[in-house]
Amino acid sequence: MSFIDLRSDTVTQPTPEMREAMARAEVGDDVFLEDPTVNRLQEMAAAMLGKEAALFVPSGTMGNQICIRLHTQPGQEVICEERSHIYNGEMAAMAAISGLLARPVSGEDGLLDWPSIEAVIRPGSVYYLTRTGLVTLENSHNFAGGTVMPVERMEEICNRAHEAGLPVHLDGARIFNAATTLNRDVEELARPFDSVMFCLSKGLCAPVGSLIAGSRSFIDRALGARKMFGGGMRQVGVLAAAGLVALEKMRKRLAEDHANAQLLARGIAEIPGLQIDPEKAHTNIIIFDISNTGMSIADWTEKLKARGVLAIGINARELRMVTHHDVSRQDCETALAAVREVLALEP
Ligand code: TLP
Repeated sequence: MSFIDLRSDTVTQPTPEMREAMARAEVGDDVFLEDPTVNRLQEMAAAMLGKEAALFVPSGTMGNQICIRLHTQPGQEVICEERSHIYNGEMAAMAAISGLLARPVSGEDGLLDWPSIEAVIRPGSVYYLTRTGLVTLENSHNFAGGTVMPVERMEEICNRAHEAGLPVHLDGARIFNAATTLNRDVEELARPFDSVMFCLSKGLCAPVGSLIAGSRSFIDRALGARKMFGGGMRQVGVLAAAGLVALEKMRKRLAEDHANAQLLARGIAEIPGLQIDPEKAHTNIIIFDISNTGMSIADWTEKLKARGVLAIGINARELRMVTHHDVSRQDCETALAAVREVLALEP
């Protein structure tokens, strides 16, 4: 049985063009900085984001954690949104690896604003309070349903944080989705941040890899941190080659995924018992509440699976579906029919 896989955009298969580029890739030992394909990818990523330099890393998690490590000292706090991936999805890495405390702050639809951040900043001048070391934002915001923060809000937060002496990191795993929705250049989204992480392996369809970008001196330090975290790779141009295709070709089609997510969100909003506000489904992720249906998340995922549709629960009440290159509009219509069927079958 073949499935309509809406669990994540991470499930995307590399495109035929990527496979061909991977087979032909010129490679070298990247720990010696001698892989020409990796070097090309890093230069392209830095230029796209308007940063001095970029570094290829194996995963988004490692990219975020390298940046967090470099911006902070052990014993400090990191301000992050309550539903952020850095806080919920990275195995408490900032505590386990870097000796940091997360300071989660709730934002409406996952989107923080300056007053809520300012309220929890602890200045270094008060010796008996834990110091704030870093502010992090996430755009688009995964577990809030792919919501997007406008450029002006990010600029305000970064400017004010900088005035307070704090660096700001962006978890931009899906920054190209956010840029598509905002209809702004990705460089404008990245500009105010000290460091940015983005993923090639989600909606852009590359099999593996993320990049971090920042100043030349930051990326020089990141090279050492990446090695320390076990992320120094060798003839990894075979992966970077797919990344180059992802950056050149795949970001231009993300609007299609967003339209398909809207189709799902609008269809689900009309089904009694399910809660979603389609206006808040800004990108390719939809999250809806099933708690009034009398079925658990496990019931839902099993029943959908039996009808050929894969989705995941992100907590005890909410189910997530993510559209991507490998699901068509017709697949989304079929998934919607499966959701209706699951409910109609209940007594
Ligand atoms: N997100 C994955 C899962 O971990 C939940 C997904 O399916 O959405 N930042 C954000 C905003 C992410 O959504 C993810 C992955 C990461 C970081 C981590 O990237 P990887 O999986 O490459 O370590």
